[in-house]
Amino acid sequence: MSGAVSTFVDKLRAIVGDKGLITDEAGKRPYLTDWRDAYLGKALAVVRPASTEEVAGVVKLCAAEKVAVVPQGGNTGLVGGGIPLEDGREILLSLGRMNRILEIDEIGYSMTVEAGVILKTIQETAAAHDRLFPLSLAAEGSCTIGGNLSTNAGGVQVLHYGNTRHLVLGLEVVQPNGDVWNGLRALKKDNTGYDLRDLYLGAEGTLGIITRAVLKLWPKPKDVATAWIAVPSPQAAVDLLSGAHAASEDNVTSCELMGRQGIDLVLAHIPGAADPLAERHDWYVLLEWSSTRARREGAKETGLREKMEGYLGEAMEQGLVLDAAIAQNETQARALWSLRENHTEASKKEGPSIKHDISVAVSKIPSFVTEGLAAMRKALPECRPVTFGHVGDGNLHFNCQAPQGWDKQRFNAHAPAISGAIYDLVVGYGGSISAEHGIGLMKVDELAHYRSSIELDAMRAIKRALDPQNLMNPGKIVRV
Ligand code: FAD
Ligand code: 2HG
Ligand code: ZN
Repeated sequence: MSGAVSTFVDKLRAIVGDKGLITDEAGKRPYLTDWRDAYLGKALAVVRPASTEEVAGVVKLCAAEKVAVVPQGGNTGLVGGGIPLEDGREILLSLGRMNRILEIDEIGYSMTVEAGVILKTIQETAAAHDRLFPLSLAAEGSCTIGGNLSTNAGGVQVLHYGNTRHLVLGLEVVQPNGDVWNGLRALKKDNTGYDLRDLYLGAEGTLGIITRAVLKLWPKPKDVATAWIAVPSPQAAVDLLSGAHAASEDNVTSCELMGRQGIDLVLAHIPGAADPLAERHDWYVLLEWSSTRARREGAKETGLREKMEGYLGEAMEQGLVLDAAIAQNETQARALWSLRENHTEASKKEGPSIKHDISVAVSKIPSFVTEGLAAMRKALPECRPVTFGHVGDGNLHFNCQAPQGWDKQRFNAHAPAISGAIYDLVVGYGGSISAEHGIGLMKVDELAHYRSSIELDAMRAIKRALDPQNLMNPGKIVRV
């Protein structure tokens, strides 16, 4: 360690103490590589402050010494946003120790939390108060609310509750100069000029560090119906969803589409996974309805399960459904969900894959899938498309698994051709090249290519205005 670096590290230690500092290579390593092992960065130190004041102190020091800061929560991001660059001149600032639930307001349906609280803890705390925090995604056992807010995460209930942007009332953010902006307001209405809060949501740590948040809560559902449905095509899936909104009395809370290839990966790699239906099908929908009205056992029409059964029966007569299994209890519902939620894990175990987190209008999903699969096969005939995702939001993970036996290097040589073909098609559909995972490091060039100069200029102007020294997660989202 050079003299200048050791002095800087000593100053960090004076702010966060020994408990808040990791400087040895082995200790730093888990923070410097991402969930997919796609990126490996370097950092002067991993800093783990325990309070907003400590975050502010660290950022103030970094601003004075012109050291860049990479914030990190649970490190489950899929686009490399939380990984420092390879030059080793940044610090990694982990929010993991700031993990307290600060307040629950049952009457006001809100919860105030620190940024490092694990999403699952927030869900469980809300449930213990007969409330729901509806953000739900497969990484919920490890991702943090600060990361969710900073990526404006989506997940499996967006079609009913909205993405993370819609689940938050107020924020506290440490600015690039170390000042603390207290926007922790639990207000439903606040039209007092430009909305700073909205700027930080989805900013992936490039404008400041979120330290606390006031989250919105909902009433906890008392009746949930979950079905695993084989459908003949993506068109049938979209039609089934379209009718389900009214049939469920506007209670559709999840609608996920999956192709057979992904199911085969889950069955191959996830212990205990089992196909709920007797025969193989090409496409599946996981449909969930939730209501705050409790089931009335014994009455003629007892609840959502019966209503869903009726709807699926009619849909079967119309040819929209080939076969279906409705969960009879929570354990069965969990088993159906685990088939869906283990797609990412199973794909990682299978080997290299190229991810395309795209969105188009829901009604355009069927033709996009047809054209997208053709484009992928044209770019690499041996590729193995794995299509799944949040069809209710028009958001598919239109991924491409490497041909069997191919290593990362061989497969990645084809990535520009495959991704270029998919993104060109998406943009032709008026869609998005990143629906929910963000831009991070992975899609900086794509964003620069596909967004208009008006949008890019505005993004750069905002970045320069709020972070004039370019010290907040530089190189992510846009280059300035
Ligand atoms: P990190 O990965 O640590 O960071 C993500 C970004 O936010 C980085 O740019 C980082 O610098 C920044 N950041 C983190 N904390 C802060 C903070 N306090 N202040 C400022 N910036 C900060 N995403 C979805 O949207 N929907 C899904 O359905 C989904 N499913 C997933 C399933 C699996 C199995 C995995 C591995 C990932 C999935 N993701 C999904 C991606 C990921 O979980 C989300 O992006 C999540 O919101 C990241 O949270 P995190 O705490 O892990 O953030
Ligand atoms: C999901 O919906 C995540 O499960 C991960 O967004 C998607 O692995 C992926 O591509
Ligand atoms: Zn997703």
